[in-house]
Amino acid sequence: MAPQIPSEQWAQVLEATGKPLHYKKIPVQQPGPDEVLVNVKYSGVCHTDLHAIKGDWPLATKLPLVGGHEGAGVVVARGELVKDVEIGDHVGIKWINGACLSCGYCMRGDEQLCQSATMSGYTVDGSFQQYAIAKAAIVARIPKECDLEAVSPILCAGITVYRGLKESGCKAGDTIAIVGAGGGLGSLALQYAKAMGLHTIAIDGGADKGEHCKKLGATSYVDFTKTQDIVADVKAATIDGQGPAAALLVAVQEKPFQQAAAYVRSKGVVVCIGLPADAKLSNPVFDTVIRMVSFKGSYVGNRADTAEALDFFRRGLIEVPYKTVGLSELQKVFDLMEEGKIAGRYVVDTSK
Ligand code: 8ID
Ligand code: ZN
Repeated sequence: MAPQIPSEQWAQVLEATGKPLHYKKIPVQQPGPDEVLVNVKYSGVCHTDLHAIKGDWPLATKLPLVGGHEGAGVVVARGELVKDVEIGDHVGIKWINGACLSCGYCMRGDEQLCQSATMSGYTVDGSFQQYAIAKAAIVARIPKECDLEAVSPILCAGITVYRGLKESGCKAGDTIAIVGAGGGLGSLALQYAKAMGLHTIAIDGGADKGEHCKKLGATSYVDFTKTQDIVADVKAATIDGQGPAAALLVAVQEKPFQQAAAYVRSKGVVVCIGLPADAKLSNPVFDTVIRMVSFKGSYVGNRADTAEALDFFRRGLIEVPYKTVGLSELQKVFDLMEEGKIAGRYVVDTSK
């Protein structure tokens, strides 16, 4: 029997950049020929959603906008061209909502770099609503045994840090600094890193975040609000005192991006993932050259990264530390996020 699809649904709508969200009823849209309509059950709340609301980045959002890009739910309708996603399948609305799949980037599995890629909760409406649309070829396939609430943060935070760890080039036995380790991306990075056989130096602020990181398997913790010399403390946390093989930057401040090159070991890799507003990177050319330091940007992940990141979760290797509130309470989550008070992730339940 075909699922009942209402004509209206609850959503959190941003009418203008920098203004408060409106929790209200809006129409349910119909999927296009190559799209699916997903009854979103839960959605993680990513710091990117807060950047979108504040207009932090040099890229405009659509307006009005329904944000959200960690939506886990059930397919309730599909366009006539969709053959490989069934009604009732569990899928994820992730950051990349659609891509052409035929350009030079898509052909090489870099659909994040496709010039016509669309972004959920940014250039198209996302998962802070009960019914969301995405291209069938791009939605994440969520195995049926995965709990939709717990798995939702994997759809951006998990995929992104998993790919970022691969970009770091670290191998089993290496140490990596996770900067912003207590937040949404950082909490998952600690666990993917551990599952890949890496030692982690968690860097964040405050004793509570320290406890949180240790519980998630961090090898050591450096409190950036307390340390007198972050470079010395990070280096001291490595086996030979030479510093970690890489730093994965998921913080939302410029300063740690400026610091990381100084504590990675020679031949170290600085992987930039966090996107603080107006931040710049700089490092002395001399030091970069004679210590052979690399800088990299890492942007979400492709479909293979998505399937792999979900499979780590399915196999029980990743514990997602989350708290759930109703979709109607989304503004409160952003207030806590702005104050840096969230350890792990908040998830919204779209039925409340
Ligand atoms: O594909 C991408 N590159 C991608 C994907 C998803 C998210 C990038 N992001 C970006 C987001 O847009 C955001 O800029 O990654 C950043 C982190 O997202 P998040 O994990 O969702 O944010 P959070 O939960 O607020 O965590 C940030 C953590 O950083 C810590 C905070 O205490 C918090 O725990 N932090 C800050 I702010 N300054 C720090 C510092 N100087 C710091 N930790 C260490 N040192
Ligand atoms: Zn995100």
